[in-house]
Amino acid sequence: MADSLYFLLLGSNQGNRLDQLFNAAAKIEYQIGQISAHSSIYQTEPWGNSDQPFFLNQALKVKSQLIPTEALRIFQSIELEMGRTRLTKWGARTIDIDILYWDDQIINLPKLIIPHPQIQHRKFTLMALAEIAPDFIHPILQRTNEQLLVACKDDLSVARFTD
Ligand code: PH2
Ligand code: MG
Ligand code: MG
Repeated sequence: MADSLYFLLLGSNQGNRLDQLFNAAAKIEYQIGQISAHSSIYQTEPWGNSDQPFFLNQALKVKSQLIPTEALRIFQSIELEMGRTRLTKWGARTIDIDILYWDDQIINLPKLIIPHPQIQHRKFTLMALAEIAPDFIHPILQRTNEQLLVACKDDLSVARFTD
């Protein structure tokens, strides 16, 4: 079977955020497939629930033969292994691994929606995505990531993170 392409977003706002992004990427490379591109790391203001620390976010492009339900199961096991607890919706977490796109496919399952339904509303996602895939076309909205970024009204802060 040919490789398919995943775009993922990593997020962390609890514990050693930078270490956790690196550890998650290493586990993804080992358990999911080759990481063929990664964005810069961004320090981002919390979206949705502002009463929590700033996040570090990073987008990855990963080649894999796994189907999304298999990949999701692995992402959830990595999140658990890395100490993630799901206490509140949009609350602080050691690591969050979200599937943004899976090729140009559209998936609507109760626990897995692809493309990720919030992409177009979140500058922290679009800045990282547009850095590694500016011309990739959102299969439902039929706009490139770059176009979605330009049109995005989210004004929470997103800044390249330099340690
Ligand atoms: N993730 C959320 C909710 N809010 N805000 C930022 N800046 N970055 C995130 O990764 C994030 C968020 C839910 O997963
Ligand atoms: Mg998320
Ligand atoms: Mg998630």
